Amino acid sequence: MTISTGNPSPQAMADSRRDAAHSDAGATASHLLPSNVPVQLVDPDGHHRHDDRYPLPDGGALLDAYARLVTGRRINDQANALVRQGRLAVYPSSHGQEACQVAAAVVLETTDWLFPTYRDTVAVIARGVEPLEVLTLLRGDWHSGYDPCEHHTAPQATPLATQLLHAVGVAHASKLRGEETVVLAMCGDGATSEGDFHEALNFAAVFHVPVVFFVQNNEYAISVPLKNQSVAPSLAHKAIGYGMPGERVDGNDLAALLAVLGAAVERAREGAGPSLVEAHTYRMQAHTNADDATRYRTQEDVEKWVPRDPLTRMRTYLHGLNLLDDDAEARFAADAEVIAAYMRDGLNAEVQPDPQELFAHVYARRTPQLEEQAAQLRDELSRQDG
Ligand SMILES: Cc1ncc(C[n+]2csc(CCOP(=O)(O)OP(=O)(O)O)c2C)c(N)n1
Ligand SMILES: [Mg+2]
Repeated sequence: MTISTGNPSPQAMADSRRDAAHSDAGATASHLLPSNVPVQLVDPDGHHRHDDRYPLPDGGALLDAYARLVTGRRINDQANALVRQGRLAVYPSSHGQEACQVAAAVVLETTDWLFPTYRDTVAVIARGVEPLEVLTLLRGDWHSGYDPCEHHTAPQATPLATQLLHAVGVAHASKLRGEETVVLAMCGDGATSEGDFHEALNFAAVFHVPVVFFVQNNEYAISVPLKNQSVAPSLAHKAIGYGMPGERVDGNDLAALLAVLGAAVERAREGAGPSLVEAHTYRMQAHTNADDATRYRTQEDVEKWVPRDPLTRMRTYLHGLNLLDDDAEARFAADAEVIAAYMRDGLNAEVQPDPQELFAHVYARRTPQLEEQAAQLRDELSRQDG
């Protein structure tokens, strides 16, 4: 299956979907199946692999995205340190998954929408949301520290797969309004077992909405390995069951991710409907700091993925083409350090949140119950002060 852009018109697609559903479905639907092996454009040794279906992104785009990878890795390291210092309550790291994070953000226009999960902090920051506003949630101060409408970026969802339904709703609304907005909805391998995943994909396919479902298959849902999650040939194979195309991509290959996700977004923008992209990657660290991964996997398992690291692979590739040199490396590292220092300073500063803010943004107009609770809290606090 190729998520290419030279597709038939939406009407022809709809007719073919109907035909496939009602007649010789097996024969007409095979184009919806993913590749036998995940798409790869740069191998773990940093060498280009040609793929007829997906052209390599140009050097400038790769260099820019590589700089974001360096920043993403630094953000993950710094957030882990802030957890150890007690400044963040928890941090689900995307260490090793930074190529997925960066690609998900940069393939979108600012007017598009991103629906991230708790693990997608780096994607949200790569999209341009202010880092401290993103991390406020994990400090526990606010429900969400950024304005989703300003950045066209939904709050990071913790209840698995719920954001996929919201994403489909936004995509459906944008289609009804005649806008060109594309929605990219992220989830993990474990989330594909949720009922919400099924409902979201089915609705998206039937109503032919401009959404890309992006599954980061990092092989674990906390302690549950993929083999206990699904016995489908791949998670991308699930797409054909809904009548949409699925594709598999090497989730540690930045170039392949940019090409495959870029094509899926373009396809949705052209009115060709939803698709599913599964990125094969690996969760290099524990689920969060609250998890002890040594109880369910070995260090050898993890070390197998070290040579596939997305940063070293892209660094080798760009050095080989003379697009990257030591000066540029030093500059990218320094830029990433500025963000890390900013995170440290901002999150080490003591804050005194006003408890009444809890009620401020729940509804545009407060319900009588909320008014009552706010008054009760005000009363309790004034008695403490007195
Ligand atoms: C509806 C729901 N059920 C259970 C949980 C508890 N939970 C939190 S993360 C997680 C694992 C999710 O794994 P996956 O979708 O693969 O994402 P990953 O953490 O690997 O990025 C579970 C079961 C939850 N947050 N929401
Ligand atoms: Mg997972």
